[in-house]
Amino acid sequence: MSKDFTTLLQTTTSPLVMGILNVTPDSFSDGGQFDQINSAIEQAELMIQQGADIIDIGGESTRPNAEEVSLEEELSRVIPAIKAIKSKFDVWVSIDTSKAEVMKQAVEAGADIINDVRALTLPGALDVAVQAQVPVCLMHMQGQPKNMQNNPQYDEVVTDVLQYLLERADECTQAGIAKANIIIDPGFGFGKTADNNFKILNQLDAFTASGYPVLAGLSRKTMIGHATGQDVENRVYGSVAGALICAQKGADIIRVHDVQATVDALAVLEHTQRA
Ligand code: 7PJ
Repeated sequence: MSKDFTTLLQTTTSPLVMGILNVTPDSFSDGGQFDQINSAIEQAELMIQQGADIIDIGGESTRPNAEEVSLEEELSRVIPAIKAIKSKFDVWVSIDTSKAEVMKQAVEAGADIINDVRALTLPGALDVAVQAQVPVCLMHMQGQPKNMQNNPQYDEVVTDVLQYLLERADECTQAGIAKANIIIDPGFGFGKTADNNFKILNQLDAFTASGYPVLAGLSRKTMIGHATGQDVENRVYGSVAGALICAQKGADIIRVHDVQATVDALAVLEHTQRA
């Protein structure tokens, strides 16, 4: 990689764009489409051409009600994809997983970032992340994918979520992860009502004010459908609007399916802010 991650974050005024590459047969929005290695490579290449800075590779679906996948299954999905993409392209790769063994093998295979929707809470994950010395994204989730949307409860959602993330970040730094390697993410849609999600979006600057880089992912999610009335394949415009709001509130990384649409919108914002 030409630049280290902190440098990369500091040198761009516009947020980095993280393109989603699901290698799950059951992902809710592009299910099964990219489960083969060649289509994974093609999809990565397209996203890179469109301006993605990071490719986020995930082999476990974490959509609401998703079944868990076995370690062997997850490894067999993601490791070949990471190796192929890192050998073909000069791009940052993140591994979207909660399993310690997947993190370990993914980093050995060339992954640059660990992206964990469970914020390194599963057994062994924190240790692996300490050893790996790569940036880690700590995401907030209430409950587990199987049941998280049943009845989310918060005293005050922004405060609760931010406090959780800051506590996790403290635990990570105490365990030996460099502060500069920690990214926080409020986890849109993970155990949150539409109202919870839009409160977080409206107050995303509370997260960016923490001093940690902030990753935000709302691409094609239910909250976008809630606002627009569109089903999942027609949420691009709504998702781009959400990405722009995140950018204006200081998000550092935006995780999206629709890279070109997001990159174009962010370019317009950047030109406006520079004028
Ligand atoms: C997120 C994620 C997110 C981070 C997923 C989906 C569900 N990782 N992995 N943040 N969402 N860091 O894309 O709809 O919001 S999977």
